Formats: sequence, structure tokens, C-alpha cells
Amino acid sequence: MDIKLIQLQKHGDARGSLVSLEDQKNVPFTIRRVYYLFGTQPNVRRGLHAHKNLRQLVIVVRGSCRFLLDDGNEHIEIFLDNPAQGLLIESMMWREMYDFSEDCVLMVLADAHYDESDYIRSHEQFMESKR
Ligand code: T46
Repeated sequence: MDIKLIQLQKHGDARGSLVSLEDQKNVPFTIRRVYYLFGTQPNVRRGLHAHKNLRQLVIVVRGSCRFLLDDGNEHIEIFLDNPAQGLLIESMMWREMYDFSEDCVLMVLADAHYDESDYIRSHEQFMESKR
């Protein structure tokens, strides 16, 4: 499976670190929406869906969590704990997020506004669409 992890340039000095996100530069699409997840409770599994047509860049800006990505043929688990690394998630990819650290802040940049009709929330339906 082709998983794209984007290394984001970290501008660091004695004061600390800064990462800048610019569309069509280090973010490979036009950013139309930003959202973030925080305060996720222990043993919670989120996601459990795919998107028909949505590109997203996921950055764990604080703490850590795991992603399971499933393209219908194979699945892969990715551990994210680096605020200078973005995980690119393309359309038609089943995703699940879990093992959130207590302090985890997961920020997501998306190339489209929120649209519930873009979600495939049944894995069976996802597999059907992949066939
Ligand atoms: C994704 C993963 C990584 C909105 O009103 N606007 C939004 O932009 C979003 C993303 C969500 N919502 C509402 C819809 C639900 O009532 O917020 C509630 C929680 O959303 P959801 O259950 O879809 O959250 P997750 O964590 O399961 O999935 C989210 C994104 O929805 C999804 O696109 O790829 O994070």
C-alpha cells in the first residue's frame, strides 16, 4: 500500500519549534477545512469510515495515536507522534484511529468542506465500492 508520510520542515531555535503549512507547497492540495480532535477518551476507536472524494493531511501536533489504513486489499498500522510529520490520506481509504495518548491533539487539513454524504460508514459498503 502506498502510504505517504510528508516530512514538514521544522524551524527550531533556542526558543522552540515552528512548523508552517502552506497549500500547494508542503500541503499537496488547497486547504478548505481544518479540524482537530482532542480530549479523546481511553480505549476509544474513532474514524471507522472512508471518504468517497476527500484528501486529508493528518498531523498529531501533540501526544500520539495509531492509525489503521485499509485500501480494500491490505491494511497497515501507523504510529504518529511527530508534529513535523503529516500522514496523507487519499479518497477511498478506510481509516480507524485508536490508542490516543491522554494529551493527543490530532489536527486534520482537508481539501473540502464537511459533507456527511461523502462518508462511507459501513466497511461492507466500502468493500463493495472497491470491487
Ligand atoms: C476523518 C477522521 C480522521 C463536523 O460537523 N464537521 C467536521 O468537519 C467534522 C470532521 C465533523 N463534524 C461533526 C460530525 C460528527 O457529529 O463532528 C462529529 C464527529 O465526527 P466523526 O464522528 O466523523 O469524527 P471521527 O473522529 O470519527 O472522524 C474524523 C472525520 O470526521 C473524518 O473525516 O477522516 O476524523
